[in-house]
Amino acid sequence: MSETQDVLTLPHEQIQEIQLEGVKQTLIRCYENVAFYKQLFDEAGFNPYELTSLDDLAQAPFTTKQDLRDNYPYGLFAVPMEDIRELHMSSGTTGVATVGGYTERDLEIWGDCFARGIRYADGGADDVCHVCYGYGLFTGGLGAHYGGIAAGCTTIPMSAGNTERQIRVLREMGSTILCCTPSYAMHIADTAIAMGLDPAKDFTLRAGIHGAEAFSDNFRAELERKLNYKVLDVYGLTETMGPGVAIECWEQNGLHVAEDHFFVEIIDPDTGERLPDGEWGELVITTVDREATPVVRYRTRDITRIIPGECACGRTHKRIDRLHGRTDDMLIIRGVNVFPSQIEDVMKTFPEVSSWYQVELTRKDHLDMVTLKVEPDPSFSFDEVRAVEKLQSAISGRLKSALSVGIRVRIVAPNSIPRSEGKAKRVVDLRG
Ligand code: DLL
Repeated sequence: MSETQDVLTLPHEQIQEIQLEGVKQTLIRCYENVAFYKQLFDEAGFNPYELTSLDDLAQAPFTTKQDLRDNYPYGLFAVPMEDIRELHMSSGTTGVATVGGYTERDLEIWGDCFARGIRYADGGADDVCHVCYGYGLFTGGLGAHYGGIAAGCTTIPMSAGNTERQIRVLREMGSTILCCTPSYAMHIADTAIAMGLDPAKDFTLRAGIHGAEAFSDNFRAELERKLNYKVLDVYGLTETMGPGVAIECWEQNGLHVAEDHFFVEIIDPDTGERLPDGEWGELVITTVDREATPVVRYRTRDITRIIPGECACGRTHKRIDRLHGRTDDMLIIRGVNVFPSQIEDVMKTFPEVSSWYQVELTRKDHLDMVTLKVEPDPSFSFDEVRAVEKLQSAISGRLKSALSVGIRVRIVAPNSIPRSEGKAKRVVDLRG
């Protein structure tokens, strides 16, 4: 058994000991090396030297994306630049948002974290790992790449785009593990089908490690059917490392957090109070051993819960539930909170529609209007006006009873919703 596998099955009390020791060191290093944290802790009256339990961490102040932006580019680095080997950035909608630095050890841990997902899929030296997350500043490509190498796979650095070429390589190289966003996996599958292939038979995929955006259970089922493989959900964010913070195992029942590297809490996003396991709220992350850019109680804005109890796989690291969405992409439609993924879940109960949709927000007479635009399944006769109208009102009716809000539904022409090679744009806000 490798060192990693041992860590994954440690009794949870021992994992907490690792976390407590690591978090303590993180707080002290942040306090002593990063002016921002010194000021933050002092202003909050928080003494990092006095932390004696993980519960005490609830007294520490939060950090936010804005704090990271305010200290761009190097303000939050906790080691000298000579120790930095790599940089990644997340591009916000308003230009460069945040930057993460990695020491050699940080890169090693990153590779190991992503490799866990490959091992959960029983992957290793016999596998060809096809990486078509985008390479570059986005953490998806290189994170999966380091994971493929660390797991011993033959790793193909495809990056995103040129879908026909992806398909050729998938077939010719006999790729067995596919790493990309779920929406790009669907686009690859649909493109292969349009080329007259049957990816379920013509590809040799066993597993997909898909993340970077939310996707519903129904979307996953459709992917698994089209590509004849098993999909594992991977979560991560630039601010704490990139993909691999948490990954689903073969049980597909929640994502195991890499708890030896990340301490997670769920809080009530309104009050900031820590919530017990099982309750939904905002995920907050403290890095346990990140050297270059550690974060303390980072508010991710992602909504999930810690799944109580142990996983059937026998690994002891806590699981977070699949993400519903972010506090900031939650739609508030006449007072009702709705996540795009909930709309998708309802929509996908209709076999007449495909997985390509967009939720459009407009404003009329000071009232917010929500329109779901969705492309039909190829088997549906889009030209029959009556059938289209009937389908639209059936979906709208089901949305109304499931979510208690009125959403207009429009079946739109096949291929009219823009395809993305990275994260799909599911919500378009035209309210101005
Ligand atoms: O998306 C890192 C990543 C790359 C994760 C590849 C998984 C695979 P950012 O661009 O910084 O980093 O975006 C982070 O994406 O806060 C979530 O809102 C969202 N996100 C990431 N993974 C998932 C997932 C990468 N599995 C933001 N399900 C996060 C839902 C996800 N949302």
